[in-house]
Amino acid sequence: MSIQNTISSWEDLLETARKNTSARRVKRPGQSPSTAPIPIGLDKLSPNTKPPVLLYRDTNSWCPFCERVWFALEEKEIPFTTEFIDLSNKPQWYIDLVPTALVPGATIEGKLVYESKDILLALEERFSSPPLLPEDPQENAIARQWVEDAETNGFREIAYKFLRQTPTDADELANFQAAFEAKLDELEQALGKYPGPYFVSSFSLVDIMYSPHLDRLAANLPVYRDYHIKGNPRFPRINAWFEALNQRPAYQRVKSDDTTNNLLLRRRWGASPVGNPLPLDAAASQEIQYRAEAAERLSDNHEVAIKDILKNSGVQALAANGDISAIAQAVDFHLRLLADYLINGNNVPLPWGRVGGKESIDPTSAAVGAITLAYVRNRICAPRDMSAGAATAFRAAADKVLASIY
Ligand SMILES: N[C@@H](CCC(=O)N[C@@H](CS)C(=O)NCC(=O)O)C(=O)O
Repeated sequence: MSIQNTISSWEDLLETARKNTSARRVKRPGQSPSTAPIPIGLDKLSPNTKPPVLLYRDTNSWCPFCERVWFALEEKEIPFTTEFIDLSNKPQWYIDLVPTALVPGATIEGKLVYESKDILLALEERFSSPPLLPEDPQENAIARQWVEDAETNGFREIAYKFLRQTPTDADELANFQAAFEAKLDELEQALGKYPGPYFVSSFSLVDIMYSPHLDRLAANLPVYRDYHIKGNPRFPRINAWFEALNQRPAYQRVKSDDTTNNLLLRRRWGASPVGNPLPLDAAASQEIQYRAEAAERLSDNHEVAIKDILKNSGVQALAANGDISAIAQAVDFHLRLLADYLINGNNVPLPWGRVGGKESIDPTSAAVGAITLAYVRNRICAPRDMSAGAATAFRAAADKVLASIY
């Protein structure tokens, strides 16, 4: 194997990249996670001064309660350090330190606080500028009440019931949905009380209480329940609220993305998507005749395609003891998946990150799938193999199926 050494060195690449981004992370050699973001507030700290806050949060940045606290720290630009807690193997010192043993926890100037809501209120108390509760006393009281309500009004329980609980039948699912929609109606109404896109007249702890949960729900529900919050005309204010949050730099630093959130639900909770978690985009979905043409070509010529893949893609290197038959089967499976996806589009449940999930697939089969799809995506040639429109649809579908594999 010879790979020409014509690409720049890592040092040169790093230097050039850094000219074009101010994003930096610290390295944590030998630890998990291996890198961590640098809090914006640390810039404000004079040298050799200890940050006043220590945040304990989960190693994987999955915890929505930790996100609340992290969000507030970044909004207020408070200098803080982070200690990561591995929830799958919680250290005894953390269990001894925090009565609930849950994350987040924090020490604020040496004083331990736990429960995300209580940490938010304690931060507000100690670091009042910029305020995340309104100055007007009446509005302040309402905001504080809504912060409490966010913990006690059943929103989360009802939402996660709809998302995660397996219903006994369609009626029960419809009931779960109706209960959830009634909760969203309440939020929609609350968002209308004050001018502007937020719960009260400026961005506040109320927004922070809801954002990590609503974010995850907005990502997960379309995939796992075929239900949409974003773009749903029933919830114009919630949609405007999402837009407004998106403008906030602190939110951009702490938020996750839809794909991460959706993979997480599958891996962590073993949830099964109702349809395809990676829907073809609108343009590709409309091109039904091109997708059908691509599927027809692939199905009709699959024997040749499989032979070509086995011979030229490098996939045979994965054969244990030279036995190519299992590899051939996995190639065949992934090509059929691609053809099915081309024909049935968004109704085909893709493998979608089963590695590590409840229905773990064999990682070798996943590797074969990845090679197969990457190979055919680039191998296909228009108009030699199919029309240009079909080739475009073919590549779009191969990309989506490929993205669902791990
Ligand atoms: N009410 C708590 C909830 C915190 C919580 O549930 N944290 C989860 C992670 S998302 C946790 O620590 N789980 C670990 C465990 O249950 O042992 C808060 O608001 O801080």
